[in-house]
Amino acid sequence: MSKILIIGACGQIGTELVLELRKRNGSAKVIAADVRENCPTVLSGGPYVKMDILDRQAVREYIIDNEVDEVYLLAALLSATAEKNPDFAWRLNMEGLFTILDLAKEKHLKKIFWPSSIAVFGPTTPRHNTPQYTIMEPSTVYGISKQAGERWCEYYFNKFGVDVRSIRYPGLISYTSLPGGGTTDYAVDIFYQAKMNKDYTCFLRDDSALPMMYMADAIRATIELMDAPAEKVRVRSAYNLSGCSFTPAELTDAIRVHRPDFKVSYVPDFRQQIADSWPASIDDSAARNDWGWKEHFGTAEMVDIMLENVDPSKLN
Ligand code: NAD
Ligand code: AKB
Repeated sequence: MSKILIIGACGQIGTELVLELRKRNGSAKVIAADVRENCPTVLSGGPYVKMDILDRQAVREYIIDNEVDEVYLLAALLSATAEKNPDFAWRLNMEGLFTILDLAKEKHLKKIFWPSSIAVFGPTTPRHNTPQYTIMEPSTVYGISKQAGERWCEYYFNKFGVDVRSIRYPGLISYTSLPGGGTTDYAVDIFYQAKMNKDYTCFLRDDSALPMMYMADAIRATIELMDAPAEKVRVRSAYNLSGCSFTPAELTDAIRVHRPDFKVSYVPDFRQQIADSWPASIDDSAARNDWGWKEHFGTAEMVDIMLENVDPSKLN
């Protein structure tokens, strides 16, 4: 039986990716793994294993002994958290990737998904409609780790034929699981405050445009890329992917359509500098042309769904 392992399964992306992969492949085939001791209730319908991606030997043994074919490696520190602990962020974001790439090089794995980010771009990158191939001088440890990871993915594909696939996700917006320490987290936090009829203090300036995407689109893109025939996956670093793009002020206006009294104030912190170094919007024509990507959710649809579904009791 072919088995899929998701490492970092309890996070914002992992939770929804596990649920969708289980729906498509059956629960028994999709193993959720995370360094967290306990499996969140939402993932209790299938196998869960406590796994530290930094324990190379244990990860190797698990994957080989259990005849896992496919790995989605999601464990990482995100941009804001990584800036507070750069040494550990570099270690976590890079070492795990080598463990998985090496297993595929040795033919223990058939296919790998490893996510990159818009953080691979930097202050010298063209900010609007950022091309697939352009100047990339990231200024955060997170961005540097993602850029290096992309280079290594492409290298393992070219040298060893490793079937590794990747997307430069924009900021992802979802309600099933809370975000894990990124610069784009404001675009999730804001909905919890709006739903509780509270004012929100945004940690970015009102005019900071960033590329964003509703989670259902991101999960569908990930699975479509993984399902694409190998010859269609022409980019083996990571694909640009676009959903929508907005500023905190524009998001506030979209929320006010439903909650006219909602108030937001702006108190930028260290994350503003990170946001200023990232694109405002993304050209994803390579993904559209190569494997037929198309987003389904714009800002207005995403706002409707988020206001309907966020559950403030999760904040406790
Ligand atoms: P997250 O922080 O919500 O989840 C990461 C998960 O990894 C957590 O459940 C954590 O417990 C787990 N983890 C941490 N250290 C681990 C270890 N040593 N071993 C095993 N598990 C460990 O992150 P996310 O938002 O779900 O992001 C997943 C991946 O997608 C990351 O690589 C991130 O860089 C990338 N990404 C996310 C976004 C986004 O907006 N969420 C955007 C771009 C890229
Ligand atoms: C972050 O803000 O760090 C992430 C990302 C865009 O990679 N959401």
